[in-house]
Amino acid sequence: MLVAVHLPGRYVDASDPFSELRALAETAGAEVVGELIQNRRLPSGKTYLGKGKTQELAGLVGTTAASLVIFDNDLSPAQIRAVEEATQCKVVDRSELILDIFANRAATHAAKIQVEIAQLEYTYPRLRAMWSHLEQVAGGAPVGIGTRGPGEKQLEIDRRLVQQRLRQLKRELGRIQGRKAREVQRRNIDYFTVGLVGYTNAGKSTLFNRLTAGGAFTHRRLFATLSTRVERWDLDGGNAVMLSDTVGFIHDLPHHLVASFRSTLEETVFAQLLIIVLDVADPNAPMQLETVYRTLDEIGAADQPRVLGLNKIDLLDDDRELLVWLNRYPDAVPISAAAGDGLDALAEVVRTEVRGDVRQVKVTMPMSDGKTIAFLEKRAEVLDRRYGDGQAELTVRIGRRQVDELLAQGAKIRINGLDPREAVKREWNGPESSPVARSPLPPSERS
Ligand SMILES: Nc1nc2c(ncn2[C@@H]2O[C@H](COP(=O)(O)OP(=O)(O)OP(=O)(O)O)[C@@H](O)[C@H]2O)c(=O)[nH]1
Ligand SMILES: [Mg+2]
Repeated sequence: MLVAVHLPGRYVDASDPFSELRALAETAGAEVVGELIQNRRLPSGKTYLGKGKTQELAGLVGTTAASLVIFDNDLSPAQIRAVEEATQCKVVDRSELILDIFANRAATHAAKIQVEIAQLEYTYPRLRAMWSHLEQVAGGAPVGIGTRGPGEKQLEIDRRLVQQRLRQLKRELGRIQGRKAREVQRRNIDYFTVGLVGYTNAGKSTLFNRLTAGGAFTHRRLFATLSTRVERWDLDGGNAVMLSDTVGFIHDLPHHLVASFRSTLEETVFAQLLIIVLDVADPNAPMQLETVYRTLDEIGAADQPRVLGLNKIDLLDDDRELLVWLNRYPDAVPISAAAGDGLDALAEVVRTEVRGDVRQVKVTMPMSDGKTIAFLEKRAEVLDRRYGDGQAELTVRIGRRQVDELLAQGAKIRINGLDPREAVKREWNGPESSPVARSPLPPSERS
């Protein structure tokens, strides 16, 4: 039985207020037998729902024989207990439901640790508070939602042991994060990195599989992806980037989950360019895009250039909807990850961003500077190589971005025989600017 209390200011999908909660519940393995809404200015302190509505809920639970009540809101342990007593049915809130899905889907060691941390911090105190009355609640939930937590046995162990376990898990996670951070750093030097981000179910993994050798799991249910995957994406014209796919965003993500999944997101989010994948066929697309922007801000990914991919255009009934989006976001790229449409246009935008403006120049450096030589061989197109006098002179086609990166690394180079900054001024004239922000789509790609 799904329950939502609509409070002023909270987002509601007017056409189908339960669409997201229903999808979450089904993802967790529940079958939905009924839905109940109440509009309130404030939640009731005791049962969140008002008194009359709580009775109505108890009646509905009885007639539908529901074995679990799922709230779209987050309740306090005391409120959950009160509703359980009034309905004689197990109750979970939205955060617990999401945690349950994560627990069920977590496949990697890091994801499992992150889920356990979130559960110990969120579910454990609630189960503890409810412990005294759990036996009185009829039935329990056969689907197991809310029971895959730390486990009832663990409830019995001393609080201090939980704290100890938390410390241990966090240490372990810290080690994994440190290793990941070093990997990401190395990748960012060797390659230009591009991250796919977006609301859950937007089609990130489907797009990822289209663009790379693939291997990402895709599904019509929510949170199909819980860890990050990185593969090479060959853009035509000799450029390759590293593309990453990661866990999706959702509105009102429990802050415990945000904290523990941050490291998973960071891998993608510290990419040098973000592709935001948006399901424009979803009636909630505007809210979903806003959630993506807000989440990116929250996790400190506000500065990279972004490309907006308007996905699932194959599902739109007519072009007008797409035109509305393009009107609002003229630089966005309409795509269909499933049908493979618009991917060339997307690659073109990324290519422009990877290179900045490309020029052919002669770069000289000491032959001992293997790091710079390796960078040029990997990241620029080398047309000619001359060595002598302890100097290497490479003739390269190179983008402004790569030159800036070399200088940021402190490389001792000369370009066309000049001080590199002077050469940049002459060759590329003018300050750095983002090609993405000013690359309008060719009209032919807009249909
Ligand atoms: N019709 C259509 N369906 C698509 C398209 N792209 C993805 N889908 C479908 O949308 C669903 C979700 O796709 P995923 O690629 O798993 O989405 P995701 O963004 O990775 O989702 P999470 O990993 O759960 O966050 C799947 O059923 C896909 O087949 C598209 O362009 N058109
Ligand atoms: Mg995915």
